[in-house]
Amino acid sequence: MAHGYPGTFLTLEGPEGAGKTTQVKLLSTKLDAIGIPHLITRDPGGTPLGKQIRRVLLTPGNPVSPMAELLLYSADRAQHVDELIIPALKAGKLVICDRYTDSTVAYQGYGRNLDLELISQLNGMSTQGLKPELTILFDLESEKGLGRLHPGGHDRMEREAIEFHHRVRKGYLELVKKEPERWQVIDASKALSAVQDELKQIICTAFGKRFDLSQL
Ligand code: T5A
Repeated sequence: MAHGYPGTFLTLEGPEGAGKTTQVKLLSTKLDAIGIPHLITRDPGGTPLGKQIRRVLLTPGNPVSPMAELLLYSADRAQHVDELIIPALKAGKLVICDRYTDSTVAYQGYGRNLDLELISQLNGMSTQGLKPELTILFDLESEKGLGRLHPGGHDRMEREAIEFHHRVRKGYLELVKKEPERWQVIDASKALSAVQDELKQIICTAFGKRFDLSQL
């Protein structure tokens, strides 16, 4: 394991409404049923401090400058990695995190046009250098994803202009191109059950030697 802990670290990424939360809930039920020690968590808001930061970041109408936004997502992640993710990896768990550093690159880097090198440095600092072993992109056209949500979007980020969401998706696709060995891409426009089957297959192939996933 590249990170040096006995556990396994998987992250899920994608634009708004791609279905990550729905899929990860289904997966967690299954992992519980077959007794795989795991932690399902999310960025932002995985810890008590993170929940407060999440509220600040996502409340519609809150004035948050792009740099303040970047630093708040990074602060949330620093706490999350330290308080929850590293201890779970030390305990040998399968850690599945709904959004991580690639969200910061896609949203604050490509979406807000903040400096990618600065983001890379902040990502390294906030995570103590902890990188996922595998990242799954739930890829979906922005219009389709937003169309699955409440009309007009619920939160501050969902309410951004469509051009912002296009840049975010483009950012994700660029990230896949830059580091194809770390990424798997799922076509998230497929039916829920087809997406779940593909997700399970990817996880079994990647981690089936470390955990008994034969019943997944
Ligand atoms: N952010 C986050 C940053 O800008 N920088 C960062 O560094 C980080 C970490 C987080 C926001 O913060 C931004 C990104 C986000 O804007 P969030 O609420 O945690 O906010 O955001 P999301 O992860 O995007 O949550 P969403 O709910 O918007 O998207 P999901 O989880 O991908 O989608 P889900 O599962 O909730 O599904 C949405 C709807 O689609 C339906 C579901 O039933 C649901 O109604 N659905 C499907 N419909 C048809 N076919 C399918 N296959 C479907 N799958 C789900």
